[in-house]
Amino acid sequence: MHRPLKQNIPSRFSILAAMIVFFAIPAFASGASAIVSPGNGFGARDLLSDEWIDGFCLFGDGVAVFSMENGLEIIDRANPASGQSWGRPQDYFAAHTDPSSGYVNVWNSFMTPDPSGDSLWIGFTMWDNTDDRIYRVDAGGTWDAYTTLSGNFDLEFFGGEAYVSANPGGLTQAQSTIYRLDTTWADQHAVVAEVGGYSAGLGFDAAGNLYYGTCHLDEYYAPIDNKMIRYSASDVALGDLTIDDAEILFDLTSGGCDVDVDDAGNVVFNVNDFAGGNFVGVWNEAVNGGEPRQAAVPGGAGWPWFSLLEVSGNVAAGGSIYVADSDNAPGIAQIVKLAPGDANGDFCVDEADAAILAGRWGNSDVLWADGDFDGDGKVGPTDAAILAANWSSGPQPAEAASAPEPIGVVLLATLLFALVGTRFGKK
Ligand SMILES: [Ca+2]
Ligand SMILES: [Ca+2]
Ligand SMILES: [Ca+2]
Repeated sequence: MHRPLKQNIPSRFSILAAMIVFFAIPAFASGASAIVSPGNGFGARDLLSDEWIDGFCLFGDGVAVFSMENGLEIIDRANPASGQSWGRPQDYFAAHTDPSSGYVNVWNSFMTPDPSGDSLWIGFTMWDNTDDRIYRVDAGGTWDAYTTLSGNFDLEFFGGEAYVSANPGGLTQAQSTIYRLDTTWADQHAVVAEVGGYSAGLGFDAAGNLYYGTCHLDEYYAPIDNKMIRYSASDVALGDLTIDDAEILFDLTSGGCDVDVDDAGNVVFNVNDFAGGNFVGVWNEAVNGGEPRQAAVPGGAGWPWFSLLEVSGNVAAGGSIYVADSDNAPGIAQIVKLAPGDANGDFCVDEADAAILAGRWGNSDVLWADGDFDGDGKVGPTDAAILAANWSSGPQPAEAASAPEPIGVVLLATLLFALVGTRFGKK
């Protein structure tokens, strides 16, 4: 993904950092995510973990991924080996290839499915923003250079119109703006809102309200005074908005990266920060006192920088958040709210979770991973009842192993009693 602020980091340092990260990867246990470390009550796994990608989006039942190495591939998540190649913009890349190093001086910014479902929109930017393009690619692998938009960063559709966030000022000027894309090939994009700051992604809810997390940085690139904001659908239709027209939803502790709103109205967002404040969060006005919850922080030991994110379903109940961090680990992380009772985050509620709960029985200052599923800070009978009620229930993402057989509450009670009894019997 495009990281305008990191482009002024010397390439030699980047290569060194990449080497350190590369050698660190084999240390990760299989099954867990190398990309993220899930927050309290969330679990994560990595998809396509053998592929380094520059961008991705959900596309029909599958996922579309782009890498400079392999171009655009459409992958069936259940059968990754059957992927189709949709190529790459050869002329564009050839025009911006360094003849001595062979390096292509172009980055993928966003990937977004067309509402028709038969084609994809994909953006690219350059170091100096002199030839930033938006392509539309169809299933025949035809790359149509649809329009130019300097500093393009994210594209989302609402009501048949394409909206793009872009920072046309590049590194020198933080002047991010949201445009309604001109679909007549004339490049006369209408200004929807001048949001200011460096590049960040946008999102829409089902009613057409527009969300954006600002990315303001001080002279040392430290985040300052960032907010998650919302423009009403009626204001978006009017256009020519400023930051003063926005409703402020909550403070962001780091720079906004992307935002999406799920089927149930949860606002899912991520932030990036050179000082390590990166996280993936979920905000719902009605939950948790209106405070954002952390769904995941970066995994691994490298220098984290999250990609744009994708959301499917209701992230509070079986839906998923997808995010990549191509500086640190290959693939795409799938983050899900764990089923109540799934203490160890393996997407099953079974004996292993019962054993964890039994092992922490009566403890306080505990978290989800200890068996505190009701969040009261203790492990007790209420948590055991929650575990019993959700025995072997979801969420079961498509890639999960098959679920165990259901267990009767009486059998569970016997199991818990035995485990707790064993523990206290040893004292
Ligand atoms: Ca977005
Ligand atoms: Ca489990
Ligand atoms: Ca509890």
